[in-house]
Amino acid sequence: MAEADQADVDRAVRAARKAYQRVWGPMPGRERAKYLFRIARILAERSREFAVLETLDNGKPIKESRDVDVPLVSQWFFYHAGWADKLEHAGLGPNPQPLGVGAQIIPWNFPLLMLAWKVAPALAAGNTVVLKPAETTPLTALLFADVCRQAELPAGVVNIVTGAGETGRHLVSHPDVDKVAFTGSTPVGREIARTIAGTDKRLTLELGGKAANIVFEDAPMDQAIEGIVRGIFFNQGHVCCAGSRLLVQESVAEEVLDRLKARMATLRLGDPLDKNTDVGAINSAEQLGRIRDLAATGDDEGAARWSAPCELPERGYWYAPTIFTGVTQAHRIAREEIFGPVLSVLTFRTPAEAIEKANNTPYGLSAGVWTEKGSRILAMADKLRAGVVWANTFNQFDPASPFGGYKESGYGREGGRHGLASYLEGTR
Ligand code: TXE
Repeated sequence: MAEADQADVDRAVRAARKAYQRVWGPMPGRERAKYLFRIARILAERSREFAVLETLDNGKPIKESRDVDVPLVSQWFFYHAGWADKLEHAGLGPNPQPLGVGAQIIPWNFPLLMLAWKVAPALAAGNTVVLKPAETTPLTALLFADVCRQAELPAGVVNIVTGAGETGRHLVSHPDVDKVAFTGSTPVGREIARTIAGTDKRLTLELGGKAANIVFEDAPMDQAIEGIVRGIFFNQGHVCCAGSRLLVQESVAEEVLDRLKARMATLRLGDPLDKNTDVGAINSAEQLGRIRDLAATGDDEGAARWSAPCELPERGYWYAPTIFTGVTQAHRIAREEIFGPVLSVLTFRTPAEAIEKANNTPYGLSAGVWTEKGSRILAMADKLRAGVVWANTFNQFDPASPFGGYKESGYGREGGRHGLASYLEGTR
């Protein structure tokens, strides 16, 4: 893959500026909508091709790229196409203006979906973009450029530059960029915020998480077990909003753990292109190393490890679905984002204790609550310091729902009217 340097980034930003001034910015919203609808339709038509390429590039099971990632990508474009001629309803006044050129940097866990989250609202609002995919997963972003060509999107509206952190730095610090949108690690998010401080660029950050998935004794148990599994083993746990801390009420802890282990034993790990695979490959050797190192602190600090009995393929990067019990809040595996298929289990007695433990993290992206009691769901949602709270479900996404963090999980929202507004003037 090409490593874009300063000159390449310059050319991309210049192309974006020109397209913004001459074509995309002045274009009536209903015209922009036509292009976005066209892109959405082409993505749906070419969904198989995208699903296979995403799985090859990322390592996620084809079942997920086919049934989750790619359909959501198309939905994201359809949803935002509908906004393009209705911006006066974004809650920002009668005639909201776009910001200009957006610099967008995305990670490797949902390569195409993160592209859609960033590109669709930016374009709907009348901005042009330069997007940098992650260095380990650039392929579907490049194929998306081909979709833009097929949709006859005017040249310069969407620009893709490949490369690693250095390319990202050039892009973020480019003087002709109006807005930066970043999804990735908290340290890089901080660095970007520092780079931007003192300029008039807008910034939204979507960073890490350490979500609590809270199971009460009256939870619908079959659903809850599935939700715990989906919460942490979906996409090999490479999910910023993963339910990586299970908080289970003491009275049902034994039952939940027994059932969880039994369910984990049925998960099929292996060839990501096999339609029956549930758990695919770890994205890179580097990420596998991070997962191993952090999980090893769980052993060292006295938590008990249990791994699903599955045979790991010899070639490639693999990690068996794993749970740690006997975890305390002081353990690193209870505090730090592992970003892999590793679940830390803690227990609680009362709802107040559940809240206290769930909120005891520097992050605040998401949380889950499992209970049959509606009033408890509302009370918990009110007190959980997390941008998204799921009730009796987990890891559900919808283009109409704003997604984003509290605390060190970042700021700004993506999705819904709120996400759209962050690409319009009047939101400072
Ligand atoms: O992230 P980076 P990494 C977390 C997760 C993971 C850890 C490290 O815990 O284990 O971060 O992952 C670009 N200026 N998340 O190292 O480095 C980079 O090229 C501008 C959570 O992969 O943040 C890539 O495109 N850009 C997260 C993107 O930033 C820079 C998703 C993300 O890479 C840059 C990913 C710089 N200085 C990791 N340095 C989530 N919230 O979903 C790197 N990049």
